[in-house]
Amino acid sequence: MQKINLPDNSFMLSKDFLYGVATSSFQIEGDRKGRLDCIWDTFCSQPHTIEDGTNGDIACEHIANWKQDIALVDSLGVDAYRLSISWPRVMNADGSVNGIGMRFYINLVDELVSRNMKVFVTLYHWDLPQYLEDEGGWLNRKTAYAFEKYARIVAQALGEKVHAYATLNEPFCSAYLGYETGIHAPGKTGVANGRKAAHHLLLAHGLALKSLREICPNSLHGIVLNFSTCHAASNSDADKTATKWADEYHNQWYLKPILDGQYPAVIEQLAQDERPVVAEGDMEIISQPIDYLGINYYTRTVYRADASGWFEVVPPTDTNLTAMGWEITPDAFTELLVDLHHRYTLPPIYITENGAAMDDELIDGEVLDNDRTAYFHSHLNAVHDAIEKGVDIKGYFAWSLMDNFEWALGYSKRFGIVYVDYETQKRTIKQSGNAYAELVKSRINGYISGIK
Ligand code: GCO
Repeated sequence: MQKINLPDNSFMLSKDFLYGVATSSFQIEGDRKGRLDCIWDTFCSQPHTIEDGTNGDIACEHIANWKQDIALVDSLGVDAYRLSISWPRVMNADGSVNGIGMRFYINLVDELVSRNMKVFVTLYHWDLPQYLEDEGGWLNRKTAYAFEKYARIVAQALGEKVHAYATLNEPFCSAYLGYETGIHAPGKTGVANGRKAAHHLLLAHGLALKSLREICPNSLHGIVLNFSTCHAASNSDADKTATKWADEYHNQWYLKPILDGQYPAVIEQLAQDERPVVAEGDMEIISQPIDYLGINYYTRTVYRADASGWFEVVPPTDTNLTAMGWEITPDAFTELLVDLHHRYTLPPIYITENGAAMDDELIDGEVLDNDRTAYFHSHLNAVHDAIEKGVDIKGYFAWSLMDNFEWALGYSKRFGIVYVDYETQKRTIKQSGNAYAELVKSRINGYISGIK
């Protein structure tokens, strides 16, 4: 049976390194009747948007099963649980609070705290209320201010029982996939839309951050960004330049404004009317200090120059792929972390998502997903290597606690370390879940640099 092993002297084998599991509201909650519609409800109802034609109406029925789900999280021995709040579950369209929805999260947080787990709350994991999309969604600057108001209300309700707040999860996906390529909700397209949405998302982050800090000065406040390292298909200057643009366009576009207060140079490559309108003071709001950076990493991407010199993706030819068709590239994970560390003055880092979809089979009550365990093994060792190279990484969250709604791919892809039978809602810990729990439980107290 595949195990997850780390070098004997690893800091990650001490209890000073935090381990958790992560989920998000729309992907697991279900109970659509208990909330307002969000952009994903609308998107799912349109033809050919979701590969298996499903939606989030039922998902993992987490709203009904939350107590047993939290007991399950606890049984893994992890230190922390990362969840997201559904904006349309806690707020009504007139700006008032949905008391039942908010009560759900208060109870959830209380339960986690009573079990001694640290709570990491993400305020926005893509489920924008539809009534805001009807006003333009992230293309409308006002949405950033609506987000600030919502963040304030959540912070007042959950307070400092939350160990760490994240304003946004992966604004790249919200902006680029949602408003530029249209493969995610709300399905809008065009460079100008994508860049505008990204700017408003970053503004929303900055505005909310300020309020969160005011209301919960003792919690940590940050943002979760996803990165895919960019590799040139060849050594040609054209491919190398295109790859640099890709990195700036997809990765640094979200981090550089926050840490350096400016967009990367690739912005100059865009036509004037494709660039976001940056109002005076926006970059100051966006670049306030964060307490931590959440990093989500899954795979690398290879690029080449197209006929115009702009970048295009080269699909993997490798056979070492996950069920998503993503290359398994742990070395690129270390490379990413070390590269960011050299480029920026980083705050402490939490790996807020990492994991793999595999073709799981439940046989005789077991899922023997050695492939996923091997993925965790290699990627946790990649984190170890980055720490050894001087990167300040404080914790790691496996994506995901359980199989769930994988966005445009519906329920066809399973990322969980717990298997979900969608007919019965029965949860079964996969072999990878047991291996993860074993690693987490094997840690010892107290780590003095290098000596266990
Ligand atoms: C993301 C999201 C998750 C996904 C996961 C697998 O990173 O896209 O945060 O919601 O399910 O990443 O694609």
